[in-house]
Amino acid sequence: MAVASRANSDYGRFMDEINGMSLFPLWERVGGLKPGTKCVPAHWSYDTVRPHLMRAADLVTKKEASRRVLCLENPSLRGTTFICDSLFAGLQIILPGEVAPSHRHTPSALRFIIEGEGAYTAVAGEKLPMKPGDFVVTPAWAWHDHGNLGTTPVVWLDGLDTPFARFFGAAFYEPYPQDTQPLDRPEGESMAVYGMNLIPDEFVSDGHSTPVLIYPYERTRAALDSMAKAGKPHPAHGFRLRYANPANGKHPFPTMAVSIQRLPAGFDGKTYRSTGSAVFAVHKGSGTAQVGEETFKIAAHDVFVAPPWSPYSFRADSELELFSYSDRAGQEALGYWREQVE
Ligand code: 1HN
Repeated sequence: MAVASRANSDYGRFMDEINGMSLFPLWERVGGLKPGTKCVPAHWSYDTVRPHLMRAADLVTKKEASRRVLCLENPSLRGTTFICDSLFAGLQIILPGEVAPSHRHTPSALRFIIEGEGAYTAVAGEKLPMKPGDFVVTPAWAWHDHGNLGTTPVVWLDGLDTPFARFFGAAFYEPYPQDTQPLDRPEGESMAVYGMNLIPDEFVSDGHSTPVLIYPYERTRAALDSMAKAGKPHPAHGFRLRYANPANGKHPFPTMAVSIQRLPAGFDGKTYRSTGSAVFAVHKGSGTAQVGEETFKIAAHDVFVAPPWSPYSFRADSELELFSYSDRAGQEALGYWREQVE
């Protein structure tokens, strides 16, 4: 029998005394070390969320909101703004003519463009026009502002590693003195200079974030097309590509790994799990995601989250493309990463 607190015993008096001294006996701990967190599988249908984004755009000015974002909060993490223990996810809407003022923060951020054209993000002095399916990088502590020069609302998914910065007590934020930062690098530079399998000889990576600030969908699609032509889909992941930091072949962020996968129509994938928490955004197509005990019918622009060590699998009704980001980069750096295919 485990040692239990016994009233009027030496052990009971010992427990009472140490309790008042900020001491706790490890042998009394319940649970111990096991994979997983209280994060639960969750799914947000775009059809359901979109009208509320539009309402937010009506009700709240950009001036009031600075970033007009609806946070996708895990049902088990209400009040945190987080979609899982290690990641933030939110849907941001920006209307024609609006500017989201420049600022910077220690958390790294990514954007995955959901709908609308004509918006840009300016990152570290470079203006990055964005189209649906593009993945845009905002490295830690880089100045960034957004604008919509088009004629329709633009919506994107914001993915951040804010929980990491919070965990370490290193969450800094600074507004830029003006609404927009000076654009002192030519448009398209990061792609033209770093995204062509050539790196300037004198370039020294900071070892953290990719120098390529945008991964346009046009190129992603071409790469997926080539991959799908060349071989067989992975039994769980289909045709899956990882967005790479060309400076080291690793991940675009120190914390987050980012991927895109294509599941051909009729694909019925094996079950997979990893220690990573992963956020998925459906770029196109429809099907089913089985995540833990939950079965989600998924369609274009939906977002869902797979908790750590929770088994998941996909079925594609039509050709399905899933963008995703996870805390894999951080876990690999720390030696925690594990994965299993069924
Ligand atoms: C942020 O700076 C943006 O710049 C979006 O668009 C979402 C969520 C948490 C903290 C900072 C943005 C954010 C954010």
